Amino acid sequence: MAENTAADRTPGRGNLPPLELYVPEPRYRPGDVVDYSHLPVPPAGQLARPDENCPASETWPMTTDMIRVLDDDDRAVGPWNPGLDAETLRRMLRTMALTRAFDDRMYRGQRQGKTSFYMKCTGEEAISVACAMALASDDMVFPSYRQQGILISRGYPLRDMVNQIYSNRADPLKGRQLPIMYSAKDYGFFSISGNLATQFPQAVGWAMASAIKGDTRIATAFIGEGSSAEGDFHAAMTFAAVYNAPVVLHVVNNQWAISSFSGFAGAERTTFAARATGYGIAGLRVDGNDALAVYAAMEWAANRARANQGPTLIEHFTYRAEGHSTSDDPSAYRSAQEREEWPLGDPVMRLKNHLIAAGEWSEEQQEAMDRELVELVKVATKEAEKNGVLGHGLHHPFHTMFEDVFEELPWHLEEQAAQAIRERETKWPEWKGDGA
Ligand SMILES: Cc1ncc(C[n+]2csc(CCOP(=O)(O)OP(=O)(O)O)c2C)c(N)n1
Ligand SMILES: [Mg+2]
Repeated sequence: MAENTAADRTPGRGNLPPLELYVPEPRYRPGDVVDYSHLPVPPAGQLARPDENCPASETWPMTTDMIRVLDDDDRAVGPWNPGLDAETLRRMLRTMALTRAFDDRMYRGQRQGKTSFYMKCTGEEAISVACAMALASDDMVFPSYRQQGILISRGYPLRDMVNQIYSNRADPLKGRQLPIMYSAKDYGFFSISGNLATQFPQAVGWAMASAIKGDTRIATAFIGEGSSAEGDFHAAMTFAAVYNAPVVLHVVNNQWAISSFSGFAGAERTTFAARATGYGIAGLRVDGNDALAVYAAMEWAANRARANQGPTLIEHFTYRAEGHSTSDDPSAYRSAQEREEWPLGDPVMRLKNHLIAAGEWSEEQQEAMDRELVELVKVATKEAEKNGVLGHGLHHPFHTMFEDVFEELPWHLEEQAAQAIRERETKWPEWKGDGA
């Protein structure tokens, strides 16, 4: 049988080489020894901090380098040090640790069958928590599914997060969203969408509307690096640039998009932050495991947007320490050593060590806090469980499926609802009707 070579497929023209494509391949697969020495990790404190009102072009060096504040001796150094007091830093640490404790319990809850699905943000806690703390509480957030730390920072009740995850009778979203796809209007937290990257143009549109109304609130959005390959990313960047929208757009580059590595979104060609330059907007690239650097970048960009100096694209360079979701098994496609070898460390540990080095915290305090947080999450979970867990029938009344779209239920939906209820009664004679 003839080989299907490039020469077979395309008749050669003269002595031109046959054209070929490049297909990215991650460096490490399961079992491979991981060596990250090729990754440039610049020392903390070296990058200049340009004026918040500078021309966007002046941020070019910040898009290819990396803003870092916490150094190897756990000190906060350089012009990007946000100079936060110890009380604020302890609150930041506590919220990050709480986010992790919440993730751990919900992950176990999924394994126990209490919910069908969960997604952790392990290793990325600094990004959501430090950004939330640098924003005003009424700034509008358009998150992806990995920013639960923002809801937690803003004081959304943990119990209601669990109610949503369990799709139970107290689920504020009435079982209509996938577990973890929260929506909290009162907390400035836009509904999480399964359709990746849609939140980017939505955030830009919200920011434009805020400006049109003469409001003072800005918008911010988060997507993963994989999602930045969607067309929505580019539409959002264009609108943000053209109208100088008061928006801060974040790309969380955690190296993986389920089992596809960042190379498939363009990471081998340039940094994600560098894309800002092509649109003429400001860009910053940040050590995403350094809570102080994240806070400083968010604060810089928020001040810039608030002063009508336009949008900023921020890339958070980080690592997705766990599987994509409870439906994923990363040992099938990446080396387990990646997590251990990740050169930017763990964000919770780094902030903890910084506070200890500053004489403002101790290992004993950390252990006591961790125990307290486990208890806090447990209490919230137990309370939510009274409203039901997956498969226990304690969900919103069946009929609510047909409600909330029309002010009055039209006759054809009423008919469908009646038919659906009849079918349930036939299939499950023991069924007690709505809400049972
Ligand atoms: C438009 C669209 N395409 C594909 C998917 C399936 N999908 C869900 S999550 C995901 C990976 C996203 O990776 P990334 O953007 O890097 O975010 P991360 O999960 O790493 O935070 C994919 C492909 C989807 N939900 N929507
Ligand atoms: Mg990713």
